[in-house]
Amino acid sequence: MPEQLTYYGSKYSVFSIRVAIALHEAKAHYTTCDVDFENKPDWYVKFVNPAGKVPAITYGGPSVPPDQPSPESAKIAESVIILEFIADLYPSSGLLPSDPVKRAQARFFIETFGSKFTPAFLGWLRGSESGVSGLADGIKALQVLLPEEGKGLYAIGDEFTIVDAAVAPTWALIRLIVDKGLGQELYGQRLAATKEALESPELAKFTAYGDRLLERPSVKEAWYEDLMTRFFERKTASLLQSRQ
Ligand SMILES: N[C@@H](CCC(=O)N[C@@H](CS)C(=O)NCC(=O)O)C(=O)O
Repeated sequence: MPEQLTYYGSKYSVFSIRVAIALHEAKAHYTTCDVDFENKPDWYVKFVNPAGKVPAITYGGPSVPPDQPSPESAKIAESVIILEFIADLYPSSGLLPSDPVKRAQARFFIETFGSKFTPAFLGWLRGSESGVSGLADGIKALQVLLPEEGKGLYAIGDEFTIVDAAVAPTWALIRLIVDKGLGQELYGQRLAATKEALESPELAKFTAYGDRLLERPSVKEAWYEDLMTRFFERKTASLLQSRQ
């Protein structure tokens, strides 16, 4: 019998969706508990993640209702740590390669995603002036890490790894915003400029990789496009209102 595993996350959180993808890939048995991260329940902060963020998991201990976590279970937070944990629990999933060089490359890719791409993405998402060129630079920082043409479909080779699980939700969100033209009132011309940048030969390698991720069944399972669309529209409307 595998140990109990409860996943606390949200369909509106790109960090949570990373974990949902990895759990699908690992074919893990687990219980899902949706957490409203904008209005967190007290028990979540008290007994699961004192930082109050999603995702988190509990692992081990008795099977209990998710809102009554056992003191005996391990509580693990931070999406990247959880991704590594799932890869360790399910080594045959291939979520982390066994080769030490490839493992180091996977970790370096995720580190670059956090240190270079994420700040650029957030600047773009908030509609900053330099957002489009910043996002393009962030994408280029990752693109150079992709395998040479013909040497792998995914970030580290032909196997889908935790790197791909980490990248896919944010790429899906960028695609959603740009392709559906969401937040036009907030972004104006910057949406068309982003579309143009993504279609340029300069970013073609990353775009092809990102779009390949969106075809992966685990990514399709974990990505709720309609829910995310409505969430994003609500967010941009309140952002616009606060700027008036
Ligand atoms: N570094 C964290 C970030 C998690 C995060 O910021 N989650 C957001 C949702 S996308 C959240 O829970 N926000 C609620 C809060 O900060 O109170 C991770 O990778 O897990």
